[in-house]
Amino acid sequence: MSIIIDFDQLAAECLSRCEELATHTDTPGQLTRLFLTPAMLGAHQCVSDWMRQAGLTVRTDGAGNLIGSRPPSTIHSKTLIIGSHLDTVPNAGRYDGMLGVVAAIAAVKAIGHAKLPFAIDVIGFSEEEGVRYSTPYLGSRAIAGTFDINWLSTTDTQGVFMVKAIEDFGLSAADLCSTAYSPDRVLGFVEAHIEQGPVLARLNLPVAAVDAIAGQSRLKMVFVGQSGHAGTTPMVPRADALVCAARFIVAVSDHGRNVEGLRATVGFIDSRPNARNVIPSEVTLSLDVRHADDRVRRDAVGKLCDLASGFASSDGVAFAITQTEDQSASAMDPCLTEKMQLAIASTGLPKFSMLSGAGHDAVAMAQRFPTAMLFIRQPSGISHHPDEDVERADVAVAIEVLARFVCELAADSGGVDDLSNSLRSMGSTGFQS
Ligand code: HGY
Ligand code: MN
Ligand code: MN
Repeated sequence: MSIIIDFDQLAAECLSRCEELATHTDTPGQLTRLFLTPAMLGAHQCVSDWMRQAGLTVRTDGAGNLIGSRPPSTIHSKTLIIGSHLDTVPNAGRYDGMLGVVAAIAAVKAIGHAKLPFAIDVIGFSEEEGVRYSTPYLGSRAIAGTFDINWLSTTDTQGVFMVKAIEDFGLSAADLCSTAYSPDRVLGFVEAHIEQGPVLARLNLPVAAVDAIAGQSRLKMVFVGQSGHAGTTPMVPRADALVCAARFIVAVSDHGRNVEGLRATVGFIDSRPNARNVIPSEVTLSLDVRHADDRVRRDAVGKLCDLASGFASSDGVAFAITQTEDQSASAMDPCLTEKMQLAIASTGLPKFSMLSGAGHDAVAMAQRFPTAMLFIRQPSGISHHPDEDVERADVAVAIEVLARFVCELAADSGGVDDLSNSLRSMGSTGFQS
């Protein structure tokens, strides 16, 4: 019995769902949805409905992950996890994270009632960006069993403890001890995500597999000088924390341009007292350094810290560094990635795989489970910005590739059935010929 699957219609539904999710924001007029805020509750209500319509049973775990479960056809089988994150950066685009969640639901719909030798859990992770509590991957780390309970006592910029945020969302932090999936119960994790860069647009490819995710260092740097009256304090000597920080920021950009493949960014700055007629006394910066090779990344971090220290001592400014993240580069699972490549090739597209400069929940999941990613082209290559974009036709291809990926896995476990045969017989457009 062949199945007619309209991937284009599923893609249209995904895009309208991303539009609807974008209305759930903490900041009117822009899309900002942080960890366990009221906006996230609104997003959960939408996604829960969509999960149920796709035949999934829905629950929320102690870390605020939204989980839709499709039961296996045989007991004692493993679970394939498909998902991405539902939180955003401030003033975000509408596809970073969310598209991976709605595309996972669409792939489950495409699979329909086909009997699979494994269960599928679709997960909308609660916090990937690390905005509210400065720690990324909270949701996926809870699933991977690497959540640090000490994080519960961290506070956000409003002084709200994480444990309180969890309770205010109607959850119990005590449930965090039962959020982790046991590795021997997990077949693997796969995440579909917009590329967030220009590569696929340049190559004119709708989708690609991911080989590895660049390693990432995150640091907090504080420069402490001497405030004073802007009008009466001579220019020399001044211990101006903001001038010192500014010299460092330019040095970060120069170093990033001089090291092949390095990304070095100062994204956050806080200057005190931040008054027009007062010499800045204290400046706090974030430093984000990334590279495919951990040695190159760590070497760059060392050099940049030495530069900061040099600027501080020559300017008479005190200086402190806190490293908040040293995430090694994460290789994707070769077997699952080959399956992803086969799924891409079975649609008639060329196989292609690439490095991800952006971090994803796949980083946390790859620490524990075989993990693969599917990138979706962005014509503009712009992300973490309202102009983030994606093409409906490419989303249709991505949903088809996810469904075919599931079939490749099912075929491995002897679960070839009408879906696999039907998908294998389909043309490259994803429609029944
Ligand atoms: O920062 C990142 O790379 C991701 O968007 N969290
Ligand atoms: Mn992001
Ligand atoms: Mn993301």
